[in-house]
Amino acid sequence: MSQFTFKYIVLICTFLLSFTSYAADTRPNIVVILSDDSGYTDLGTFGGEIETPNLDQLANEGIRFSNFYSNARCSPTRATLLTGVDAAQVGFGGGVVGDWVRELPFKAHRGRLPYEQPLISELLSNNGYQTMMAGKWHLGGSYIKEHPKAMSPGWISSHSGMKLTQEEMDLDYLGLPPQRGFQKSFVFHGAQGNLFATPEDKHEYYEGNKRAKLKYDYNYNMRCYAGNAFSKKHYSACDGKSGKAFYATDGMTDRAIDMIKEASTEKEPFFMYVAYRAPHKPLQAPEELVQKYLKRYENLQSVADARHEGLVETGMFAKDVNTTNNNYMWTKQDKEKIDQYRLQAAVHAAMVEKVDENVGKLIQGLKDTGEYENTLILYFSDNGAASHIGDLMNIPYKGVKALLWEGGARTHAIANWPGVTKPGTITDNVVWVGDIVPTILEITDTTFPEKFRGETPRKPDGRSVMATLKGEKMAPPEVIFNNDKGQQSVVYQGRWKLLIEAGWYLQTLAKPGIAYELYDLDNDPGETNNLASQKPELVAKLTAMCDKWRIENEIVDYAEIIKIKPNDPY
Ligand SMILES: [Ca+2]
Repeated sequence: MSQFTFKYIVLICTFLLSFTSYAADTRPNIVVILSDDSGYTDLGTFGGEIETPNLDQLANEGIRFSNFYSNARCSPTRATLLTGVDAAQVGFGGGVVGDWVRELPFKAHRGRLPYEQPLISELLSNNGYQTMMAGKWHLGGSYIKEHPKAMSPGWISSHSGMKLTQEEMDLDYLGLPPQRGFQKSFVFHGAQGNLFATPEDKHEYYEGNKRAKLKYDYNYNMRCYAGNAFSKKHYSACDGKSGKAFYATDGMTDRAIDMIKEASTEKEPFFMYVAYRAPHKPLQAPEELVQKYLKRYENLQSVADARHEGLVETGMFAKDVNTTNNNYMWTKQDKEKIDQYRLQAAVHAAMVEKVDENVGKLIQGLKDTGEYENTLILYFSDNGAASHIGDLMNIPYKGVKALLWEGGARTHAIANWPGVTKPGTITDNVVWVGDIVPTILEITDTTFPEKFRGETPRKPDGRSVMATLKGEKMAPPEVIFNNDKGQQSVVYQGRWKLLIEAGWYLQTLAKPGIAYELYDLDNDPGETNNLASQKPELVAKLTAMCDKWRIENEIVDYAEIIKIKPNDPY
């Protein structure tokens, strides 16, 4: 090779190398949208009557999941969503005590994510992604070092009996989104609070580590339902007011769209987590929408029947399957109670319609910035509808949020990724919320680290479901475990499900002993035929597996937990 040729080749190689290093990062954006306590059949595209045209369209252009599992409660689902591991491994074994008052001395129920277990936001941030969050955190942390009143008498009194050391308080601070990989965040830290805020109201939103300046852009006629003394005291101040206000669902979306606009000007792709606070209690929505649904909810049984039939029509629930009759809330109560239930249902529906409207705005924001075509959008609810409304909204599934029958844990879910998800498809592959982290790692070419902050983190318990997104068939996970308050445990193996309940647990049996319910979910998704007495060997095998899991995960009996905080309202 002549010297000239060699120089020429070196020049070309240098040019190609420089071209590669300056080439745009073509990895997709990831947008995860969570609703809070929405029922399985709340969406039109899952057979419901609530107007959700934007989510319906997202589903029509993407894929719907009929067998998607959350962890049945807000914090446990969020903990697994962001880490990919069992919630008890990261301090959110079901039934943590209290709102944001945390730091309990139980590893599985501490109520704060361990600093040495990486979050997807941290892994992506370390691998060239822009990372952003708007919405509800509810994963521990409340101590804002930067806040002038971080140690105010109010803060201390709200942590009475906790006796936190300085180290625990520092870890509490390190549990907040800006310290956990979210480069930009507009966040409500707690579990619940008013969704409406007028300019005169105190609010609890943070932009990074600083108190946020809310925008009061819209006029509302505010309907704030209060069904008991607690919510009357805390959540009824806005009821009946009209005027400019911040409404969480609108305000979070507007901030999220701003962040998307900012991110779209940079060359790195982005990860955005939008966690709506609706339709979680308190039940608050614009009055016009509430009235619209109140008219539709004259006959609750016909709404329930239409949801069941609507889901059957989608093909996601077989026609002749037996279901549990969940209708006692409106058939065995007096007229006043039924009217109260109708009103709650109407506010819930109004809140869901507002979520849908805002998902539409988010999608438009992605389209306006040219990002939509290269974005994977995942939408799902963090758990089923709660006890005040779940009998209607989770139909045809049994049970409500927090309890581990299908209505509590199984949720509607949609994925849309132009060019990858096939429009209008439905998958019955079993997908667990813990599968999302491994899937994102695969999509973004991100390696799970052997060491993180000097420690060996727990590897994700979930698995990548990329094949499911592409419309391929996948076998169910080998096993899924869950637990609530140390009282109700569940183990799924294939499509077998064993539910183990302590009898004293007031929400379930209120009688001594331990009860076992074994269901074949392929043939009995309505959980009407308990096969436990017919298959004692399978019950024994699954019970042993579950016991082992409970011990390994250090699940504590709720009776032990409430000794520390006996007046806990949760
Ligand atoms: Ca929830």
